[in-house]
Amino acid sequence: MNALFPALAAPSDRPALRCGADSLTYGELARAAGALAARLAGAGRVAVWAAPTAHTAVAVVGALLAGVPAVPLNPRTGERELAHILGDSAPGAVLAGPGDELPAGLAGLPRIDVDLAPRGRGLDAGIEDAAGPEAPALIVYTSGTTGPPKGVVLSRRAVAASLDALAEAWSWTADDVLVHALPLFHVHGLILGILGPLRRGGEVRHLGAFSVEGVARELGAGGGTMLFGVPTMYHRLADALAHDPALVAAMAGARLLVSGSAALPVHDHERIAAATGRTVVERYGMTETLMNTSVRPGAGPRPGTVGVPLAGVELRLVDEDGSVLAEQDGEGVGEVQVRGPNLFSGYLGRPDATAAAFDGDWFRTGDMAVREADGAVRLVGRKATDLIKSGGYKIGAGEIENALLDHPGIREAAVTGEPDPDLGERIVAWVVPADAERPPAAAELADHVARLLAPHKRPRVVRYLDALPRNDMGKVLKKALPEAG
Ligand code: MCA
Ligand code: AMP
Repeated sequence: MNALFPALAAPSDRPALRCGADSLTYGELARAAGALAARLAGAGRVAVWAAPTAHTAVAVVGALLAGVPAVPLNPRTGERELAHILGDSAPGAVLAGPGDELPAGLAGLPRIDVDLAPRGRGLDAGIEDAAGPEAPALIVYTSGTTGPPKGVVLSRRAVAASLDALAEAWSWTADDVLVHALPLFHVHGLILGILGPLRRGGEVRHLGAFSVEGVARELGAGGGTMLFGVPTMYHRLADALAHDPALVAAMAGARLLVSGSAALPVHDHERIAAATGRTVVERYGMTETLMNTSVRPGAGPRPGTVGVPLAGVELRLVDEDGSVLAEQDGEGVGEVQVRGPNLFSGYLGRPDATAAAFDGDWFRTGDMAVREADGAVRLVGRKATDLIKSGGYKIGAGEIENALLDHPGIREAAVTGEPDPDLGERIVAWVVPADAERPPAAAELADHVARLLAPHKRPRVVRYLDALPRNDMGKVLKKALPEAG
């Protein structure tokens, strides 16, 4: 019996996943992932080139069956970010699709090509038992306010607990067909979006890349019952609903529309509800905690709140002096702290950072919230101003500042997030050029950051200054930047 994916223990002809031209039934997935698991048995840790393909899904399921922790890599990762992740997680091999072109930074690692239709031996029964619930399943990299991203170690227990709590909250079953287009190197797209349906024995259809047409085609009459997306995707869908009756019908025909990773603006909630009669359900999570809360479908629309804690999750608000807020009055603001079986096991190789993230056994999320009388959580901000959420990605200002300072044309740099109707926040770089007569062009700086880190970390706006505003200690006063510009 396979603990994480019961449907692989009794493989059937039911569809498991479809991505572009590739589709696999549970029988085919069991064979492909089982054959890969047999090759990986005993490997220490593997990197997965997480392109939005069926190969990525098979690679991760294969690693999980073998009990080998998987480190998903952004297929657009820049050279510095890739070098950091490889140095930090020390994988013994990289799993990729046969057609994937890997960057030079991966040349030193043995490459294992994922075969979607291997011949010969299938699922190797008993492999799963090699790994207990506390064994690491995945190591997912996440940005902090300063320094390079940290590896979040997620156990099999955390993955199973969070997916099962969502299943209960959303009545998510093997009959559901999930549609999404999320990247596969983060919790949202990979754990919820791929491992979620596979744990239920249902189907996932990945669009490869997000498009309004893809959603309209796959949802509703296309067979899809659920849609997962970040607010930027729902914003683009809301824009399109006004002139796309096929999209209206598709979204109206879905059982569940779920948004997460950042706040969905009330205006977008309202536009979608008005056009389709459907309410988008928001859930709140974090790489370190997996899912914490969700609005319950059918419980009435609650735009602006992220619902109540999921089964097994304990949640409290703690004010600045460290006292736990007793009242659920919709007014008292405190930091969200959580505990439960959904929590991560620690930051890889960073006991200091792990200890600092906890208050006893409560994890400090850094998110600030109030609680409504019925227990619903309303997020109101973040403790750290140097974390930017753009397109649903968490991005540390410090990482981008360091990359900008490495450009020979830049003397000083500060990075902030600015409200953006599409991305939630857009990354703004405030720079002092080394030569005021010949400042590097904005596009060149964007390319520089994309090449070193990742395209989604590139500044969307560059503002040139003669000097950064600083206090007497020399610290940059980010709040004063708009006036300085
Ligand atoms: C543009 N591109 C570039 C450059 N400029 N490439 C290199 N250098 C440049 N200077 C390319 C991009 O690679 C991409 O290529 C295309 O141009 C557009 O990229 P981009 O501008 O980034 O796209 P976008 O339009 O801003 O994307 C919007 C998006 C995306 C699709 C919504 O932001 C997205 O997928 N967000 C999901 C984030 C997410 O999953 N977060 C979960 C983490 P091409 O067109 O070929 O692709 S949070 C989480 O997991 C927690 C647990 C939670 O609660 O969920
Ligand atoms: P990440 O660290 O990339 O996993 O992002 C986690 C953060 O995303 C959380 O700490 C929240 O700030 C934010 N987040 C996730 N879901 C929501 C949501 N539904 N509404 C508002 N913010 C969210």
